[in-house]
Amino acid sequence: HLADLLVRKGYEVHGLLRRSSTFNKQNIDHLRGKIQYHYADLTDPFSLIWALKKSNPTEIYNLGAQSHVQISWEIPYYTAQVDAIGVLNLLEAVRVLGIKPKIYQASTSELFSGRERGAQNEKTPKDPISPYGTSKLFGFQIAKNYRDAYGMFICNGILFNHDSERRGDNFVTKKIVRDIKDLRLGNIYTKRDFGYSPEYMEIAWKMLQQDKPDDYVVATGETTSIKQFAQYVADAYGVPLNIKIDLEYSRPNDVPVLKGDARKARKKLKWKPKVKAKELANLMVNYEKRKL
Ligand code: G4F
Repeated sequence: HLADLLVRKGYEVHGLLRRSSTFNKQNIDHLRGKIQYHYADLTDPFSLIWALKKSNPTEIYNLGAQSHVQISWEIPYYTAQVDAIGVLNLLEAVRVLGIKPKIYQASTSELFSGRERGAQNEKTPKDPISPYGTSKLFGFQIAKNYRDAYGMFICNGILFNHDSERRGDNFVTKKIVRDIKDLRLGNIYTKRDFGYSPEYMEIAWKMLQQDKPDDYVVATGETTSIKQFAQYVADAYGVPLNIKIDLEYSRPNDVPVLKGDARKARKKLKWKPKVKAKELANLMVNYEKRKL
């Protein structure tokens, strides 16, 4: 979605490509010829230096991560190498080359414990409860350190869940939409603040168009349980909801409630979320139906 937006705006877009034995570019296949790729990896500082040297970017969006919270319990070391040290690698590569791009760091609502009273905003204490959240906290803080100490233009976007038709199959929204007739889920009572990825990428871009770098919460302000989201999906298909609980999909620890207070982004970036959970479920179901 970010690449779509940047291409639409006339940017020359460069992307990092991680080596894999099979291709996983299905979400950007339609942009073939419009993105220049560089093989690189956040855990390989030399590859970052080369990619930066070849592309000489004016803006960098670091969305690279091991982004699955449950899987971070199984590969915590790798998660930390990518989500924590990877950010440091990128910032140091920028410094080594002496370039001055504006940088967006994809931060997350998983920085919060989800046990706070009321909605979470930029001032809410950060107390992550998973290897993913803890690694992302390092990324958030090191970005802030470099901004404060070296005067680098870096924004942390504290984005709450954002999903879309292109969501990966093992995140809960897509899984529900795909498996509605034989649904096996873990904890269905956690609540998430679900927004729409294309809208959130527009905000990420806007952050870098400001005069001063800052950190922003991006959220809809509405919180929905996984069970309720599944109900929206069942309604959109017109089928009864039947969920089997399968402990394979529950986590050692799970953020219970996320509900974002995005007043700062709304005011400073002049933004208002359009798509919320129910509309998101409808969009995702319609897409799946069209595919069939
Ligand atoms: O879809 P999820 O895996 O997303 P989660 O863990 O909230 O993380 C997403 O949002 C974060 C922002 O808040 C991002 F930083 C992160 O990268 C990612 O994009 O799970 C949502 C909820 C969880 O409480 C989980 O325990 O759904 C619950 N759940 C219940 N059954 C399940 C399942 N999650 C998954 N993935 N699969 C299940 O079967």
